[in-house]
Amino acid sequence: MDKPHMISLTGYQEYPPAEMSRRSAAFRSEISHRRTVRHFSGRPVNRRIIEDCIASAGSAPSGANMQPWHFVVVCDSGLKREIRKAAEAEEREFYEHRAPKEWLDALAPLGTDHNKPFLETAPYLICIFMQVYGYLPDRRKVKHYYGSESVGIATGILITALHHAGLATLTHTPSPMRFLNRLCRRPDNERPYLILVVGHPQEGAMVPDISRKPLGDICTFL
Ligand code: IYR
Repeated sequence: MDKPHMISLTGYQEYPPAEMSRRSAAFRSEISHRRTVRHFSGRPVNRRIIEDCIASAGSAPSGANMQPWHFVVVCDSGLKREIRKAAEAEEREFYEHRAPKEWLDALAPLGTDHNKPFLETAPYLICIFMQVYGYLPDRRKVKHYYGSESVGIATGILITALHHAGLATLTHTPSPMRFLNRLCRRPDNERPYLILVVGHPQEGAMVPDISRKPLGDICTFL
């Protein structure tokens, strides 16, 4: 086995304790204002911002550093319309037949239904794919580890980066969504993970009146 090639840790930034406290509190406040939005404006957003945020997502840790993700940024309105059509067909099945009553009851406070106009109005749909396995340069298959954990972390960073840049997001998961492979022209080793709808909120956008669990309910120090 070759010895791993190590380099020194550069770029790590240490802060004095008071500065750490200030930064963590400021970030807590900033991220606490993130809300999932379902009403998007068609206002354009500079592509560079999306590129920066996806590059940030691509810095996520991943199993054996396989980076098992691919982000398809859909801006074309014809393609957005096709994605909407396919997603709404699945969602109609879900709401009218597939979803058990318990699930529909859990969704009731969100006010969702099979209509997904945001898939056409928002300037970007970022279709996130998880590579179940990869390919070496010689086309041999290479195993990927902890794919959903890795892509979940990258998606979290992407949502955070977009919020930080002043953009709203919606995580959308029509089920099943294999149609995305065809529409986004992605190979069979990639599985659609979710669609991230990205843009500015529509003026006067409303969001459900829901709350976050208090820290004491989500965290235990031992
Ligand atoms: N995919 C459907 C249903 C849905 C499911 C969950 I879990 C949500 O948190 C929200 C919606 C839809 O998008 O309407």
